[in-house]
Amino acid sequence: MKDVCILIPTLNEEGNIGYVIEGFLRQGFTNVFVIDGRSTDRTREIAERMGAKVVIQTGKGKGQAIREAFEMIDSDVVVIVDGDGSYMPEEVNRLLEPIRRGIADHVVGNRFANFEKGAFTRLNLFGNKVLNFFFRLVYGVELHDILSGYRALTKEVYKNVELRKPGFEVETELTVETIAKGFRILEVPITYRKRGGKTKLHPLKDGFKIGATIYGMLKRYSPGRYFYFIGLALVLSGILIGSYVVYDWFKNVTHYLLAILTALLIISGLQVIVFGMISDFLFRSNVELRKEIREIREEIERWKKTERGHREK
Ligand SMILES: Nc1nc2c(ncn2[C@@H]2O[C@H](COP(=O)(O)OP(=O)(O)O)[C@@H](O)[C@H]2O)c(=O)[nH]1
Ligand SMILES: [Mg+2]
Repeated sequence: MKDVCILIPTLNEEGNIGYVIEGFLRQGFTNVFVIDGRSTDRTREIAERMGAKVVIQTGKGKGQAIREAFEMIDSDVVVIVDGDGSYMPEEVNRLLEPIRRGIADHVVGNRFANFEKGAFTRLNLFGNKVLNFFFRLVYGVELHDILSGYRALTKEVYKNVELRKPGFEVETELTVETIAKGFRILEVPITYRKRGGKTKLHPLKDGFKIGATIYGMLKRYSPGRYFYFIGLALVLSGILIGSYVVYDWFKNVTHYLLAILTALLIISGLQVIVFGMISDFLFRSNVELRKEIREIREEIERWKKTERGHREK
């Protein structure tokens, strides 16, 4: 089996952390890394006593904690899991299986497959559905639980993703960075249970932040799309207002200001769309260029090696 590190971000999880670590130990996963956000309860003490490596994060937020932990870990595979007992350690092999078989670089546990009553609050369930729908709409990638806290990543992935946001946007960033960098992501069904203790997530505030992150990061995945949707929204609102102007014009009522607004919306919308085409073109040629450079670099490396071989003979 590959060398696996279990990464648990914690903030005041004394009631659950023991259960979570014990579950992984029982299955033979002894490399447990707890990154703590300065818990004021006994979380760190319990984790240390159970043999986990405990590090206090230097900054704030789950995102910052994970980014910091990624720098310190060096295992082949990292499994991220909440310290709140809502995910089952017994199911970890479902996440590892596709990586072992070499068919995925990043595996996400899909909580919608099987969730206990009360595991999601009503608002939480609704918010998750909306954000996942929004993600599929703008990215065109079929994923159903991008915000899951149970996932496995290969070293290639966790050493290459760029995480910039401090808080609960981290799952979105992990997902988008993975697909933007061309790694393979896969969802597997898991069980989601009611968490012990209170959540640190503020459903509305964090929900909006996550929504903004999903759209904002579209630039990294496909800059063209990022502009097309904005342009399309402008053109559509122009057409909507325009139809009203024309409809009233037939009844001999003229809306001058609305007519001007219509023209502005449609023209600026079209401009944004053209801008999207240009950035798509630039993005694509950039990707091509980088690929070519990488290939040339590899070629040079190979050449250097054979050259050295000749000299040694
Ligand atoms: N290190 C660290 N962990 C955090 C922080 N905020 C939340 N966590 C932990 O991250 C995990 C997910 O947070 P949780 O409150 O369960 O969010 P939810 O699963 O979306 O309800 C839990 O294990 C928390 O204890 C933080 O600021 N720093
Ligand atoms: Mg949780």
